[in-house]
Amino acid sequence: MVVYFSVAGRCPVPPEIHRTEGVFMTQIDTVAAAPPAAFVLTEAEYRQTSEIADRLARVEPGRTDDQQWLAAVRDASVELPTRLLVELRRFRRDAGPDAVLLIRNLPVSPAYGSRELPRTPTQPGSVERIATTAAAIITAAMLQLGEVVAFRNEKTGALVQNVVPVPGQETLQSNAGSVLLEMHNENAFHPNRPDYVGLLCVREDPTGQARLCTASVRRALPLLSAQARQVLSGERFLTEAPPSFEALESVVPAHAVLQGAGEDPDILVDFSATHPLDDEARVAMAELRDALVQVSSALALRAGDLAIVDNRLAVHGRTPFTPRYDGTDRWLHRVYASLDHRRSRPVRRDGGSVLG
Ligand SMILES: O=C(O)CCC(=O)C(=O)O
Ligand SMILES: [Fe+2]
Repeated sequence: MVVYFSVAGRCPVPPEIHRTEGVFMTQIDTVAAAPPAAFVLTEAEYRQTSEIADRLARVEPGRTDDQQWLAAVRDASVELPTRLLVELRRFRRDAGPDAVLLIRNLPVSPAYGSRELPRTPTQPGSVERIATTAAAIITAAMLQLGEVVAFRNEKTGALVQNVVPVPGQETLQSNAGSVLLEMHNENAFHPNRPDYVGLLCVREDPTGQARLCTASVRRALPLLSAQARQVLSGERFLTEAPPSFEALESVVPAHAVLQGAGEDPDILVDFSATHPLDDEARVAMAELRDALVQVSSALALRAGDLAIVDNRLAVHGRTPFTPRYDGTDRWLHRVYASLDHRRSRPVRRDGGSVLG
């Protein structure tokens, strides 16, 4: 059963795009957003999923980056509720017009009910190494889409990462910031960028301001002029690594922003890291951004919501918000999945899950 999500909101709209020191800065306005479809677990499905997570929390060594634990999660992932497995399988076949799957009412509190959810972390580069309920759930769901991967130079290569605001990093164009996070394909610069990005809300934003923005190229394409489509299909753009990458990675060669089938292309862009190489490319990129903003949805994620973005068809970002840094801030887990694990084997040491 797919129902429509009612907590959709408004996404930031730039009336203008300013190019300052190689970075697109935006002014903020708002537009109405279309609601994406949501899949909601029943109470019986919630209990079934909790039991799986509780079991996984007891699997030695209880560490999310351990291959033994990962193998246990992979096996257990086939025991997720059948309706959810069907939804994930369909999404993998075709991510639909919004290219986002929103799953709601997942268990996220730590296993063994007595423990309280800890305070939202505030340290830079925060990750989740312990096999908690939430870590097990997001990993299991993502393992039904592909193999989970991480990047050695990003968040110390942890498979389950925390998306939390970090003091002093407010203006960074990374998930540690709290200013508007520009829409982007995840790790757009990387040849092995993930096919799916999973974002599981562990603690919702107490201010209600932070919203995950998503926009699919399928919805935006009809709004583009023929000229923009043609220019965006040319290798006229360069993309840098995002600030979440600690070590400097080389810039990929010039690439097209629209790739693949003309009538149903993939998108490859990061509006804070992609640079148009000529004036026509700059104009086309601005037109694309406007179109994406017009079709974007803004989701105020609640605890237990897992948004899975198809990173080939949709870009995502986040509205600005005001962190408190008192342990109650918005807290998401992030896990990447890749469809063709074999393709990245040359850069995965010992056949593990970490690239680079
Ligand atoms: O905070 C969010 O909603 C999204 C952040 C983001 O883009 C990411 O973690 O990849
Ligand atoms: Fe992202």
